Amino acid sequence: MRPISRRKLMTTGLAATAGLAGLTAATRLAERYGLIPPDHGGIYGPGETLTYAAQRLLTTHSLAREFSRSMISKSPFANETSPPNDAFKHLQASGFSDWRLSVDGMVARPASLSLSDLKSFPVHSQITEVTCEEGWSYIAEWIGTPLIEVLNAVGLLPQARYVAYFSIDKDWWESIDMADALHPQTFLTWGMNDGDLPVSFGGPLRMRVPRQLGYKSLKYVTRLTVTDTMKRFGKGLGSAEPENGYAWYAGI
Ligand SMILES: Nc1nc2c(c(=O)[nH]1)N[C@H]1C(S)=C(S)[C@@H](COP(=O)(O)O)O[C@H]1N2
Ligand SMILES: [Mo]
Repeated sequence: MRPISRRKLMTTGLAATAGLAGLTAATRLAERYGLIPPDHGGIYGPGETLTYAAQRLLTTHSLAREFSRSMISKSPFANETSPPNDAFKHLQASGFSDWRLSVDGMVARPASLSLSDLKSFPVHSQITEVTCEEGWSYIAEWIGTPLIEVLNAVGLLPQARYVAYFSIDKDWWESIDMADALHPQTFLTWGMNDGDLPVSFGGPLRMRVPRQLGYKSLKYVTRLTVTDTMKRFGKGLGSAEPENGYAWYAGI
């Protein structure tokens, strides 16, 4: 079947079953197509599944809005202004020359990349908005390495389904599916508004996932791992956020 007709069939089916027979039936349909998010359990589970499945069918290749240079926010709001911990401060003292991003899991060639290794990939930039679930947002230029470049370099294994990523501040971790991991606007970001990425904005290295809410744009990233399941991470809900009642999939 051609992708478009399959997609149409599936979205129509999802919407119809949600309306007629309730969310449980829609969940069953989503399951058949492998569109179940990690936080599918609990009271909000069927709703999360419906949102994620419908969005993925309709928007896998869509782009987050990009803005003109004149729209860059004059005073962007940094959610966290102090460096996270002693390990961080130690690395900061030597200008982040020892900062490493380790890449492991379901990849052919695990790697440990310095910032200059990352900067040796093709450099891309985007002017996009960070939107916090608390209601504020700002627009900035983000300069970095598309995650897909790094994933291609390490060689994804066919079972790869999610990329989980971790902050030096261990309480913060996230994951995205392959549609976002391979998306051209998903960046490992090391520059902002023509300079280095400031520490207050997640420097020296932050993930940018502009198609989702700000909390997916994890700051101070030191590790990413490719996996076929999120069950083994934390409480198995895909990231730290659903453990506090927020959605794993936070598409905007
Ligand atoms: N490590 C880490 N990453 C983080 C956060 C954080 O507190 N620590 N806050 C998240 C949230 S909730 C949002 S909205 C954005 C805020 O980005 P900003 O600091 O550039 O404004 O970063 C996200 N990434
Ligand atoms: Mo946020």
